[in-house]
Amino acid sequence: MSAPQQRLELAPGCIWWPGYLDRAAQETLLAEVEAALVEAPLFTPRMPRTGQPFSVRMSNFGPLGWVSDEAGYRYQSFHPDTRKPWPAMPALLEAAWRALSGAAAPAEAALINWYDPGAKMGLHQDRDEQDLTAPVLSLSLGDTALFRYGGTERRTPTKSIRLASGDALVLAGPSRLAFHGIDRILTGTSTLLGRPGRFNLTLRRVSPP
Ligand code: MD6
Ligand code: FE
Repeated sequence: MSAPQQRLELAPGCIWWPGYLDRAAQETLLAEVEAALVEAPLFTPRMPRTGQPFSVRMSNFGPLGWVSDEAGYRYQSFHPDTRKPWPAMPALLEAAWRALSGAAAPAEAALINWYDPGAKMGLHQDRDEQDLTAPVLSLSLGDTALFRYGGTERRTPTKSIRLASGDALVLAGPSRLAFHGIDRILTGTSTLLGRPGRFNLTLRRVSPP
């Protein structure tokens, strides 16, 4: 299912597996994402208070999903527009979580981020989970993204890597609350989707163990 693995520790607890998913696994996961988006279409999250729309559109797999609007960032069990439960977590994501997260409990949420060319994600911390001891695991599909990561304070100097289709990245331990973001998408770098753009899936444990 996956190619031979090289594991790169970019900083303590920030671990990158370039090409973790081979092409066949990427195609399987992409088909699951496309199917989920029929049931649970991409929605446009909005900033708390200001209501300013994100350039990234989102959906989720699993018992919980991350959403954001004027009322704030939160996890909830249903899609903000359809009000239906999120699609079930695919087996491939459960397997990646078991293999890479080191967490005892299963992931409860897989946030699907969609980047059109031109979309980006500002420097942020993932801190809306009640359980901040479990890592966050990300998997990417489609065009390569310029991923920036720093330390646990916004002013800490940052470094950048190119996250390509099939890459896995974990923020754990000392890097669990590291600031990170996506500066831009490099279009034309992947043939997986057959169109420009990128999916990123982030798997999280939300509830305390
Ligand atoms: C992205 N990733 O790759 C955005 N969060 O599109 C994230 O925000 C992220 O890659 C937590 C852990 C790993 C990540
Ligand atoms: Fe994040």
